[in-house]
Amino acid sequence: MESLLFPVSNRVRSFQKLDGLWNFKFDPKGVGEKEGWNKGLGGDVIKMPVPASFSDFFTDRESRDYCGDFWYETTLFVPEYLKGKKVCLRFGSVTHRAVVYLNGKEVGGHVGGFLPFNCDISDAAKYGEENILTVKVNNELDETTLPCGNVKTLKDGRKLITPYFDFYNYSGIHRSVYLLGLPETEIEDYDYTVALDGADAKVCVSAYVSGKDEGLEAEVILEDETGKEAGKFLAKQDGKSSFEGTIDIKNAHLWDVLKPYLYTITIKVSKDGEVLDEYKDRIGIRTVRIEGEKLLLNEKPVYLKGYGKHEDFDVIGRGFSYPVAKRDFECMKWSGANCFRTSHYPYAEEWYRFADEEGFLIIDEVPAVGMMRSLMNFVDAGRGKYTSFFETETVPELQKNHLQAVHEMFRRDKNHPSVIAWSLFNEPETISEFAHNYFKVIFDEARKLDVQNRPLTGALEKTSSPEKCQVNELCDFICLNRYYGWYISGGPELQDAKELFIEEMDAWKAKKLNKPFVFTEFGSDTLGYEHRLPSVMWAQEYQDEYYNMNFEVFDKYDFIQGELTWNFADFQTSEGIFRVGGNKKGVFTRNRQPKQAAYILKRRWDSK
Ligand code: BDP
Repeated sequence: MESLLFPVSNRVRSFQKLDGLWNFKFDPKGVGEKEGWNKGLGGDVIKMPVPASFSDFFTDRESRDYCGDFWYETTLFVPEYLKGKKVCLRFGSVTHRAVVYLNGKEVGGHVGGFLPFNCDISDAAKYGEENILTVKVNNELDETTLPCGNVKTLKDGRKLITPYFDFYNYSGIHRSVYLLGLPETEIEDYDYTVALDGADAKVCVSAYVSGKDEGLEAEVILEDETGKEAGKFLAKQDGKSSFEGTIDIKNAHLWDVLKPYLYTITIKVSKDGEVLDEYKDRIGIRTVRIEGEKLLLNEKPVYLKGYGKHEDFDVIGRGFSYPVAKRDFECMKWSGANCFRTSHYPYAEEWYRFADEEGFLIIDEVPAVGMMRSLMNFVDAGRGKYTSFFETETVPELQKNHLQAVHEMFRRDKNHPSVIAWSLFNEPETISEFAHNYFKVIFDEARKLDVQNRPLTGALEKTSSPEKCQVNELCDFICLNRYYGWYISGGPELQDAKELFIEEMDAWKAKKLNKPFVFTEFGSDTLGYEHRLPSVMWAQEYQDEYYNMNFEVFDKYDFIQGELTWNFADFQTSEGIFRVGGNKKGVFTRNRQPKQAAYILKRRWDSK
């Protein structure tokens, strides 16, 4: 099993970050391998920061919008002391596909731009010497990839990405790259479940170990925030590669919404008294489940308040940045939020670790977006356009990639207390039985993967109406993306929008699904500098009216248990007649300053 555990360093494990200024080259003709770039890029290279998207550094359009193969290169010194260890390169994400070479030799790769992967270089590495690392990346999309899109060839032969989704196709090495030194007998993964019993908790931990060693012993220790031991267990290997045990904690400190409490878990695997591997992490004791129309966190109903987000910022594109994440958490907390959805892909792991520390709730989303053949899905979705998406012969390939992404996302993120639910799609065409059959397979598989049994869902667009949607029965709670007052009956028709919205919600109510509903998108494009009295669409006053109308509707229905606006901040999209420098539905501007509506949300959420 490939280990997706976050890197740690201790007496048996080491890591070194390889971030910095790498070399970079576009390869529009795909000649890289033929010309030996896998051994080193040579010739004219561009200096390129890692991690970051490459696009917004350039001052020419061709480079910014480049679509095709491109290469990164760096040198890395592999120390002598790593000899005998399992030596790996770990990429947090490379968007969208990567082939990795060390000293010219292919050592691994990955398809899918939002999840980590490792390349074992134990044999390929030259120890005590500099090694040349090159990575061939490709950012093309088609109807088998997540997300879905297409590539168009322009008259001059250049390729252009045509995404079926509304965010810029940022690409590159977006997250940190590590050189890992791992023990041969390696803790590859672990998971845990929590059962509450009054003030006490039972934490049941399983650790999965690689290697051929026999007669191993595992020790699992939990420490509270003061460093005091809260409990532990010892387990012996009995022919299996996993160890299980339970720790009883009296008067457990619960991890709760905006009141996080984290225990440190240490897993040690040893043989004859010698520690072969050790892994430390921070976990939370909390439960999450659905009962009727409520989402229960630690057995208490929780109302979700917050945002759909993007990993998106000026200049760095989708590259992870702690300073940006910090500002985002501060803005979210200030506005009274407690939750965000990682629309429309799994974010950098640091986001989840940060959310664990802040007590934020996350709906974790797989990059299943664009499952409708449309270059303006934001307009076409909701207007009833039907593109027979799930009736195409490439669907089995897409489904295979979808399942892979679900497996990887669950494996990577399952131990975060902040992750309270999994979103398995955003706005696919759901009105055919083809869609139902497709998603049934995805949901059935996902249900087997999470020992914590977190609720499964997916975000449904307007055409997924109570009458037509064939997929909502698979969801444990229903997530709706709705734009009444924007794409439907906007501006002077806001009152009609309200009535249409109520009509739809009444129809959902009549279905008596007995499930919670969460709005995972609602919002209006708003220019951060535009004021109009009386209001017009795009002005700040209209965003206020839009939100107020939506809240009036939400408050009529008890089964609505959450509101995540679209979007936290303005973000970059492909250019087009509907987008002025990107999507402007942010409650904050792209440089994270509040629009007027932020104060409306704050007032509402602070008192909710
Ligand atoms: C929805 C999509 C989202 C878009 C949004 C919008 O889920 O990605 O950005 O609409 O139009 O269709 O703003």
